[in-house]
Amino acid sequence: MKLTADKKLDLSEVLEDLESYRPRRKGWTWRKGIENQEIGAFVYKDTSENLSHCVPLTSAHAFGDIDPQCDMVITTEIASGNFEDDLRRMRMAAWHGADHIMVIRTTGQSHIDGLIEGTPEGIGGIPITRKQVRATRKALDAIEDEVGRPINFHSYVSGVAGPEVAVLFAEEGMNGAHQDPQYNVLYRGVNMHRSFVDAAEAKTLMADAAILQLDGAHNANATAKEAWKVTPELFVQHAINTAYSRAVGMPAELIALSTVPPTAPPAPKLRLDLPYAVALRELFEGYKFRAQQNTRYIEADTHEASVTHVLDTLISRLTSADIQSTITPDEGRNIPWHYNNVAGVNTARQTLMGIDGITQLLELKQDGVLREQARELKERAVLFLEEILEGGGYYAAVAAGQFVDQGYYPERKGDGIVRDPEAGDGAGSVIPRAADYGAPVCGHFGASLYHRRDGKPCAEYGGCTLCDPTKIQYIDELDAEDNVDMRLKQTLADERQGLLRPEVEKHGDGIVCVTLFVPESPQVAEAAALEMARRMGLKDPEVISRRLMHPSEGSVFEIKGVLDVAIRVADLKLPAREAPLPESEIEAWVRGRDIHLVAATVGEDEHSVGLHEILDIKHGGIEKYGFHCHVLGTSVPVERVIDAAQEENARAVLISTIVSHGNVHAQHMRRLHQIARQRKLRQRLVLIAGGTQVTHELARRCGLDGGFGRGTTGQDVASFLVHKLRDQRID
Ligand code: Z97
Repeated sequence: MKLTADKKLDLSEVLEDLESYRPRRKGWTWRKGIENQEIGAFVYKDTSENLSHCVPLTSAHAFGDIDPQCDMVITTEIASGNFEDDLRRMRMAAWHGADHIMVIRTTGQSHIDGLIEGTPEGIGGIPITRKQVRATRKALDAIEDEVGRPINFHSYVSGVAGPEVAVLFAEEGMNGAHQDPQYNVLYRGVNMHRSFVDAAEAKTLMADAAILQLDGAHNANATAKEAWKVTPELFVQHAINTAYSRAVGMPAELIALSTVPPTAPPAPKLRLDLPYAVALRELFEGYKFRAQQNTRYIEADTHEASVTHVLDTLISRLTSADIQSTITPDEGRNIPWHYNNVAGVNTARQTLMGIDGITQLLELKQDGVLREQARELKERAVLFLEEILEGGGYYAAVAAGQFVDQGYYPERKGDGIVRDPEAGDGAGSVIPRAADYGAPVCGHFGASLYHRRDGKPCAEYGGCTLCDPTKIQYIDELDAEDNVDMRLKQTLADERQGLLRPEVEKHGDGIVCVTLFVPESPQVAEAAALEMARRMGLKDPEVISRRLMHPSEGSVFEIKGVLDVAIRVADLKLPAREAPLPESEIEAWVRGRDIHLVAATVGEDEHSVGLHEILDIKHGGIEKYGFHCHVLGTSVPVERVIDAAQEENARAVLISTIVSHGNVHAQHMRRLHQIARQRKLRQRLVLIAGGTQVTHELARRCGLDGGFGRGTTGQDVASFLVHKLRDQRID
């Protein structure tokens, strides 16, 4: 399967012959760091190999569209409910620099005691099944070939089917997974004995398949009301899972601690979060660190979430995290908007490039408050562990509500999560192994008759599914209605008819998001905003973000709703886009013809960068083809521009007009045309306007020959001039 930039991902190609698909590698891949890498005009300190295909950050246009890639792995979480929609998002995220794709599981999958098959639709995530995992890995193979960098695929080994899921992941080449028995106990109500027994099995399988493990400690600060107060406990949770993993045989390089800076605005973030991050790195030296963005306090304000994310990423860099996780910056509204996934990835990408080399400029202080606080946190954690040991161990501590208590240990609020060691999902299901227990399979934990033999435990049976994948039972769909083929019918029907609908979560869901400011008190304004959305034709409008500007002056609302509009692509009238003339042809025509041009920023407008980009030889502007440019400067009256055109016997006038309040840019354009006409120069002069709000159509409506907006190059303008001047036939 091969992807090309001009084609959508072909889902039928992904689904074809899945039963014989095999992953092409096992295990996790890190980026390869390159010191002092020259990219464009810069030398970078903390980057890795460039991508072969990417969407650079927007302002990279001004820097030759370079897209330096940081040396940390960047994660995005995908959770649309349908895996086929996830695949397109993964491709978009990869083009923006994500190389770790975490797929969230459907609600309740942890309570199912076995594997799910087929590709049913999920809620808040997708059912993880063999078909889904295979199809995703196959699509990711093609995506990683397209962007030129390996992509790590990741999901969760939790719940009562943890070991079964781990086998599936080992068989299907999953690269990373969360695995932490404490997560099952605290957040999924799974029985403690069962969770820890299952964890030994799951971790063995993961270690065998070189799957990177993330733990679940971060869930405590996502759950606690005052997240920074549970930091001592976080160390304890990391320690329990790490020690257990090592005891099972997992190597240190496959163990990643999952950490989230616990505070959000207006807390004094760095003062609290940095000592915690430093203490964590010191206590767990030799392990990997996955730093996640804080979403605990996010209230759907994407701007605020992004700033928090920037500060979190700064902490990641200062404390050498290995993976920077990004979540949709609007996780507070719990809606998986794919373009916000990309926004999260871009926040990390931009921040990490902005602070490139920061550790060569700044050093964390070795004394003073940072170290004192870090030490204090460690001491609190050690006391916490000692109390667990004194109280009878982990099970007793959970039963006593010692975990996720809001007190800053040793202070206790008495509001921790309490679980009964003998209760929960799968209680009473652990059966001791008999003395003659045997399982002829690899990646299996603990005593088994077959482990005593030489070579592989599965040898006598001709190989287990991990060694001989042909033995894997591939089950396609089980549900005649709830499956990808049925869902694709609608997608393919739309495609066949050439129909386009807006979408956010799933194919053609019609969902759009509008932003309105309503100048009233919050309650009235919100009711009005919803009514306005209805009158715009949005079905089921719902406020997803409200931001107060002033109690009586007004609020801003973001509303989502369904726009039931399908556009027939064939009916669209696309503005013709002509390729510019080749540079050699432009130059051959211009040089020797002594063509003079007058240029200026007009009106009360001091912007000149754009104009110089178009004109100046040093920016690759039109001077280089041999045009003689007379630049009058900024804030020049339109009359004065025409005066100069007369004085210089110019053949063209280029005005730049950036300010557009009150449509002043359009007024300048009209005036230029009128004055040229009054002075009988209109036939001779090619009139061109440029500016961020200028379009060719607008300029034409205002009487000019052409208009150029964002993204224009000198070559575009020069090509246009040559066409026009040739047509005038005044040589
Ligand atoms: C993250 N934003 O990146 P289920 N095991 C552990 C977990 O932390 C989680 C699961 C299993 C988050 C992802 C929260 N974490 C979401 C240690 C979930 C998922 O499929 O809901 O049973 O488990 O960590």
